[in-house]
Amino acid sequence: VKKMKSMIKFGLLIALVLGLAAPALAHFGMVIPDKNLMERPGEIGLQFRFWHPMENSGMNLAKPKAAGVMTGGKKIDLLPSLKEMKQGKATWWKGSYKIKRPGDYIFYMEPQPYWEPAEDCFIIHYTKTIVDALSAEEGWEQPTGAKIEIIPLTRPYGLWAGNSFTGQVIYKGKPLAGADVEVECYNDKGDMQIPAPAYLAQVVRTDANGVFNMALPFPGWWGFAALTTDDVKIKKDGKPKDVEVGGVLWIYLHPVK
Ligand SMILES: [Cu+2]
Repeated sequence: VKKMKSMIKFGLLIALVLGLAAPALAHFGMVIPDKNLMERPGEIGLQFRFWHPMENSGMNLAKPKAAGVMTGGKKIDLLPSLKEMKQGKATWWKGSYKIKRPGDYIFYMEPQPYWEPAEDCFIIHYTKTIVDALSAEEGWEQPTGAKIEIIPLTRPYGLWAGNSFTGQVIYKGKPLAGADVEVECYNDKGDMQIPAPAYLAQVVRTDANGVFNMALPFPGWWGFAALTTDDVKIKKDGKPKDVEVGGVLWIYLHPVK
């Protein structure tokens, strides 16, 4: 299996050298907490990234426009807690929050628009993850109010590897039909193997009600990025450019042993 991965890497290299169409790496906004179940009060660490999760490499994430936590219907600003970090050449942000009482905590980020020359568009991934504290198990379905967002229909924690996950994509307050949702595992230890580039990100499309379902075979952090072209453009050098908006959700699947 190791050999297969090096063959893929070799294949990508050849494609780059020969100028062949290399598969587009999927971009994902990321909000990854230390864990998504807090059994007692305490501090939780957070990572904010704009990344290629399976490749475990990424882009520079400028200081987000917004980063915070929503709990009990209230939002708390976490921007002041963010510290700039580097992995390779890419900038990411480290944050933390002290959880004091039971509840579900939705950690979210709104990044600044990212200019992607390869796609001739801006990218904005509204990203979130949900942490349950002290078994409250309440509030995980609450929308944060992002322009595009995945509302979990499956409770987004306490999941095993192999579970399936169902969510509904909401854009401007309405279900988004026919949208592509990219699904990718965070290969943070670099030990996951892919037999072909199509395995980098999987894709599922939303139905007429904006609903999608996906089974997830491995333990670890899995991201869903529901994508659409926004109804507003952003100017780049005086020219209006498309904006890809993504509603991104991260969930954790525990290994089955
Ligand atoms: Cu990229």
